[in-house]
Amino acid sequence: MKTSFRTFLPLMAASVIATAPAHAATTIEDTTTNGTSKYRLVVSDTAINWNDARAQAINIGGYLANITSLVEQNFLKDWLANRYSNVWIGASDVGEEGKWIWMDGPEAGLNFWNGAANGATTPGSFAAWGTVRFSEPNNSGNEDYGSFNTSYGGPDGAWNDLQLNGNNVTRAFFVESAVPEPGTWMLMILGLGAVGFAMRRRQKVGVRFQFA
Ligand SMILES: [Ca+2]
Ligand SMILES: [Ca+2]
Ligand SMILES: [Ca+2]
Repeated sequence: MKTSFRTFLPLMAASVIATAPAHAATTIEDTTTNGTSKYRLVVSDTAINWNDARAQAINIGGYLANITSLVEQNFLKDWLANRYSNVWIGASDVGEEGKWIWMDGPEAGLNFWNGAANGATTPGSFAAWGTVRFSEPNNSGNEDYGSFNTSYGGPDGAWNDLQLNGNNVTRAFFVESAVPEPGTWMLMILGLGAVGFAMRRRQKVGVRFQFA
């Protein structure tokens, strides 16, 4: 058993290397939590397009961040502290021009903005498009993907719509995922306790049958 595993391990490692797709390497540069959300700042060593960033976010158990309140916007702005001038977020109007939607996560499918820069949020929704240098979203050259902290639109943390390739300079993306609430942990612990209790009961029943 031990010998065969030792023989197998290098083979496994070799096959992982052999089948690894030859695209940019990404690193989780920073992690934080705020309320019920965990955020990871993931950075690619070369430019990464929105679709690939989205796939990687899902692959690590999250989604490109959906920024749905001023509190969340300011939190991410302060945390990022201008480390990157463009960071992909989960917004897109690729389905219908000017109809901006959060694409994945708990808000998947939520239409939060309609129109170009002179458009408006849908009732109860939040948006933080850039207004200083350019008015965003401006769909300049057909831009359908949301980015954060743009150096184009300003102010800090403001959003800009970019083309799929992010002008071939966008390297960073925010990955959001859920933090289990304390109540959820308690239920999980109680659940494990119940499994343990059931197992002990089964053992007892087994012993009883043995001596019956
Ligand atoms: Ca969010
Ligand atoms: Ca667009
Ligand atoms: Ca734009």
